Amino acid sequence: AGIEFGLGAPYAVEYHDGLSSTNDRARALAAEGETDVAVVADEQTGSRGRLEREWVAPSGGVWVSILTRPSVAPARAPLFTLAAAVAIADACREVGVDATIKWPNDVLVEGSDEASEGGDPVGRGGRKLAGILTEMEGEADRVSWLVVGIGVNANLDAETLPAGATSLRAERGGDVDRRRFLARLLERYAELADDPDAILPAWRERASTIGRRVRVETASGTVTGRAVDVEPPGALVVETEEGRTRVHAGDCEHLRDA
Ligand code: BT5
Repeated sequence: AGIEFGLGAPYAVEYHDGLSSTNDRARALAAEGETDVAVVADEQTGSRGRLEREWVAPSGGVWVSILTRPSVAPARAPLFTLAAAVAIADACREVGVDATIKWPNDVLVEGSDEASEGGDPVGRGGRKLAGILTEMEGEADRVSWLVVGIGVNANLDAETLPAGATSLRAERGGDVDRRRFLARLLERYAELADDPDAILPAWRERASTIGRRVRVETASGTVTGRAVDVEPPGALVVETEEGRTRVHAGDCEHLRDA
């Protein structure tokens, strides 16, 4: 592995040609007491999405996991997932791809494939360009380590990705400089992580979920209604027939307006 300082400051960037999962490598570094490291791999063979789902990560993407030890309560950790989504959306916009955020952790290029057309959950409400997997360990009142895993389909053909996914190459018709893209992504993430109060306002501006009809699958059931806001530390506020409810975690689909 190569280590580089300076690129994407304030993190030291550790490069690998191939890894099982950059999140697993970052967690191993956490166990060794490290912090402020971004682990990057050209290719991942065992990368994960949420709920142990598979994440497809061939050579050509931007696969990175950022290990930090922010001095916040564990309950605030979801904010960092939102910060990553903002950083991804901004880095994509800078290379000419109009990315928006679907709560909580998908970065999409909006399309017309809403859930009512059925099919694979990938990309409902748009074509999925990137995903985020946040893992952490906390003590009672403080995060001990936080790993924010970011996968951006950069220089990949859509045919090599799951149905409903897209890539920067497919959207802009050309490759990006992955080194530069990574540097911008890390810088933007660091900026937001440093100023947690700026995260939610920035997230709201880039979100396509707010104002939409949604269906959210949560551990305790399905919530259907209109998404009206996001509240700290990242809960989706949904206006249902029974009134307002806050959803802390789940899979969200955008629905066609009835
Ligand atoms: C996510 O999960 O979207 C989080 C993905 C995080 C991946 C990064 S890469 C660096 C780091 N190291 C890791 O091991 N993981 C992180 P979720 O919301 O559960 O979505 C997963 C679903 O997205 C899968 O079930 C597929 O349907 C779909 N999918 C898989 N690979 C994809 C890809 N490359 N692009 C778009 N969709 C994909």
